[in-house]
Amino acid sequence: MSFKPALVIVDVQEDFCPPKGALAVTGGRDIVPTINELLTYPFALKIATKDYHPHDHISFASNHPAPNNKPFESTVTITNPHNSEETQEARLWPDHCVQGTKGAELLSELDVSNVDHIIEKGQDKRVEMYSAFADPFTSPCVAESGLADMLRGAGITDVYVVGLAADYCVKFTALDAQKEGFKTWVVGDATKAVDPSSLDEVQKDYEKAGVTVIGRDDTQVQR
Ligand code: VGL
Ligand code: ZN
Repeated sequence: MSFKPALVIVDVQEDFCPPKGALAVTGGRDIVPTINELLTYPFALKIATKDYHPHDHISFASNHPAPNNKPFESTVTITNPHNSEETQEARLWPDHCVQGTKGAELLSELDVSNVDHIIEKGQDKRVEMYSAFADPFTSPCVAESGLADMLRGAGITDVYVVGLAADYCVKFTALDAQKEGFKTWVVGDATKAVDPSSLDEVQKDYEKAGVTVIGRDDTQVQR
């Protein structure tokens, strides 16, 4: 059995972290030392992703009329621009990770010198895209990042997912990685959640899909 692991670091960006992030996740910065350690391991491919939205992105509460535009609370119905039959309910957020702003930058303490590729996602203003692979529409999907082809092209067998946020972009990236045919592992202590009380549900989604949550010392990648 071959084993060729990749590390995918999801959205470790200023806007998802204290002290000033627009959508700060409690403890967001604290996972960086663990991720920097993992970055010294011999993963065959090390990829960092960035949530990278235009200012008029559909997920920003500020782009919707009151009263149904409360960040963290309100939802909108998003229609597939290529197929009006396909819709999705999506949560509204404060403006975050706007292209070219400080909030969109990767944390400066993240060792990007050990990262092979940076993938930007969420640039299409018409759709929400938590997954680093593609938006959630299927008939057809609207935006693809090229991540699946990059992993397949490198002969990757296993994908290890870390980063922010555990209950949004990490979750959907891990579920898509498994769906794309990679054995997928989430390093739980290298993630933090927007809503930690949702993690039991996330765990159930992982079990159903075949994604495995492990600790930082259990990657099976030789240090
Ligand atoms: C994310 C909410 C909105 C994430 C991105 O990276 O988990 N969450 N956009
Ligand atoms: Zn976003």
